[in-house]
Amino acid sequence: ARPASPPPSASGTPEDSGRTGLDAASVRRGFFEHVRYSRGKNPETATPHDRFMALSLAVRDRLTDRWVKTARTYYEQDVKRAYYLSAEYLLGRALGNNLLNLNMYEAAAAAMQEVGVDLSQLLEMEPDAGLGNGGLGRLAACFLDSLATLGYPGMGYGIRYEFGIFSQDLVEGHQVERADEWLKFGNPWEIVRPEKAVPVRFFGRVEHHQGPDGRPVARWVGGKTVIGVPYDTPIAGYGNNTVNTLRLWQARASAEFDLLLFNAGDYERSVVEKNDSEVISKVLYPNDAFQAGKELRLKQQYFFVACSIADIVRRYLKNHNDFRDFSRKVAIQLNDTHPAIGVAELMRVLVDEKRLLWDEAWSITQETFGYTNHTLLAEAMERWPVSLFERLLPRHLEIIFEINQRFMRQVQIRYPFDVEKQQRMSLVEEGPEKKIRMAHLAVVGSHSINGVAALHTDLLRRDVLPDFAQMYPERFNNKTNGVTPRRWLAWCNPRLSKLITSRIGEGWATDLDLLQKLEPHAEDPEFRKAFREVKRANKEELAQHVRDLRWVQLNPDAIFDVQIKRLHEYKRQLLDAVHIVALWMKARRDPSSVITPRAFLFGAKAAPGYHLAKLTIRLINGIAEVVNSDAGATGLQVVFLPNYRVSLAERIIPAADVSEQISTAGWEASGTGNMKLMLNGALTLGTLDGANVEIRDAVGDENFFLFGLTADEVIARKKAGYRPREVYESNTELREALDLIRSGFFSPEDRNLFQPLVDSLLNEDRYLVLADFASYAAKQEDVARAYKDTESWTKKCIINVARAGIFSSDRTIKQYAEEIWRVQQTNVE
Ligand code: HBZ
Repeated sequence: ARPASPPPSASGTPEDSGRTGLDAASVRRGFFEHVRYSRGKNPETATPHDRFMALSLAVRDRLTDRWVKTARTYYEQDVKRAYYLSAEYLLGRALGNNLLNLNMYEAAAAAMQEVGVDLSQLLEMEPDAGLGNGGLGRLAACFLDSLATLGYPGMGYGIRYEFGIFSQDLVEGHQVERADEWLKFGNPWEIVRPEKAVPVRFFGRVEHHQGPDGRPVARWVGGKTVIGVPYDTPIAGYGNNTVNTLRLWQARASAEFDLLLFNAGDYERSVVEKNDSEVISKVLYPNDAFQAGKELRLKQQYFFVACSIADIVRRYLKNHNDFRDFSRKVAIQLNDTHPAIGVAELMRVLVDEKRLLWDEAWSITQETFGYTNHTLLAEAMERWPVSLFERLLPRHLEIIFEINQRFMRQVQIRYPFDVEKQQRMSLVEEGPEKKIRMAHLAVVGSHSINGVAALHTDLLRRDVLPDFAQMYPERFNNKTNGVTPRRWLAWCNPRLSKLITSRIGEGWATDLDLLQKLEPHAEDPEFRKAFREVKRANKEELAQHVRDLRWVQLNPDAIFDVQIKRLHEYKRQLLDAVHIVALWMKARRDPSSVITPRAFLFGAKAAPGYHLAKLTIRLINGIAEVVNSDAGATGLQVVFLPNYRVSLAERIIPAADVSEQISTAGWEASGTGNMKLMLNGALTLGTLDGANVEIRDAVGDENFFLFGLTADEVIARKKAGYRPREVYESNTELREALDLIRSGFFSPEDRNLFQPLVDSLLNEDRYLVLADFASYAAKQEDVARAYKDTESWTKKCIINVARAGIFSSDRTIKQYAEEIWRVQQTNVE
């Protein structure tokens, strides 16, 4: 659709108050201005992408006054700020979310319609900002939304990766990765601030002198300097005037350094060195639960942390002359250990640069930092070789040794005869290669250490950091994760949102506990019917998308059974897949065994180096090919949706009936997809893991499909000597399914393809897939039967929605703000 010519009044001056106008006429004016003056086009020659940029810039204009006002308010009131340090932000698209939060979606839709542009088509132009791997990165994005919506002075710091999480293609059922060129056509949301660039040193050496005051001084000199250039993205609150900032750092070569080489006449080397610097912010590491230990990754971590701390200290010193009030004005939260080097960096700044005494600097540091742990997996725990630290960050290594020496002394005093405890607690792991344990650095440098769900925090205290929990019990606390109801209900599910509002009124989007008011409506047949119609329409819409994407026509009468998350052995996509094979074999033999038609939907990216995970994707696609060719007879369908990402989640979640949350108990720290699916009326089929435990507590056992071993039973089973082959021998359905997979039936081009998968299950089965199979299969039968009782199923769904209020990230953020950060809500006029 081509837009009509601009109205005669379309030109305006920069002072035009219309820039702040949220009505359709003002939006239209802003749109045409940007088509002409930002894109340099006539409306007739503007491409769809030009229109996307023009509308986004018009929306950004309407954020800007609030953005400037918010910054000024925080500065003038000298409020305490919460800084979120995260290597990842999985933001997804911004245009729709900003239209929603500014309450200008209707106006924008009307404005675009008037000029013959389809707004929904424009929204689809926007690439996802995929600067994260999975839950940890998406949590950071939900937190930013909640901070702004609640009016907290919060700011995010991270890395402006040129390439975010890879884009996933499927080629003959295999995952193929492509670079995510999200910035290729320009990013309308960010503003670069070169005047706030920060130099960051790497390598070099430390000189120790006697200072003029007689105290020893350490000077980190030499090495190389990289420049961090900040790019700011506005984060608009919903229904208020708060617009906070996400500041992402891009690495640039330092001109100073280049000049040195230029003068020495070594042009070629200077260009090569430029590359070395700028590669730091080039690409997001695509591992979500594995520490690869790459030098560049440590460089990324120190790079963004050093820039952020310099920026935080600079801002603090604008209205303070000394550091006495630092921790009364600054709270810094570490999103896992990725930014944990910040503890040593703040010490370095305070002691070496600002000349504070060690003890003074140490109490400021501890009072400032909080640390959030997101994993119990040993292979994800960050430990960096001392030799690498020594080369890359020599001063930080000295500081860490000093922290450790003082800390070890405390441990000795508390537990004088326990040498093993001292070894367990040390920041330095001994062995053939000495390593720095980043989690221990984060723990000793923080006043608060939290897990992300009740069970996770318990296990953290009991199994992962027991010595620390014993020594500092007051530092450990739980903050169960949450999700923003703006993106994950109001935005992604307009049909359900409208139905909810029609019954309980507005207000739930910022006070999600109000959803409780839906519960009585579960008894109203009219409401249940309306609820089903919403789900049905959402399923049809997803089916349309799947048809376009995968050429499979989903049956909207089928149960939409959804497993969407990163691919990992502990998340057990294999359990889902093996069960589908067993179901299909049964249906082949006896079509009357199928209780309810079922469509199994998967979305998952595998880390590029994770062989078994990639093989699992190939297996699911192999199963899909067989099962779908036969769907008429069995009622079963299987679809693997490629390139799972935030914007795809927004389409799948509103259409889901069953939410697969089937990790081995004790391994999923929380999960947040489980919350999004519940909020959109899917029933959970899950283990007692992560936040599933709290979801089940909220909805009651009747409204949750529980199966599998508990975390304690998992440990006990392994301790007793788990032999998966015995399970295989004794369960016919399971054995036949595994044999069929092993036989090459699902990989005719390479009959041995899936042997490693089956072998891993039969020989070790670290994540107890076989041990939980029978329980899972039985519960899946319950699901199929329960779905047939339409009215009762609908009631369960409504109760799930009604009780999802506690899983709002607003609740989570209030708890962080009140219990860890001590920051105040600040009204922006
Ligand atoms: O953090 C996830 C947990 O697996 C999930 O249970 C939890 O809900 C979520 C939010 O708390 N963890 C991750 O997503 N972790 C990563 O993405 C990751 C990224 C880089 C790493 C290690 C982990 O080096």
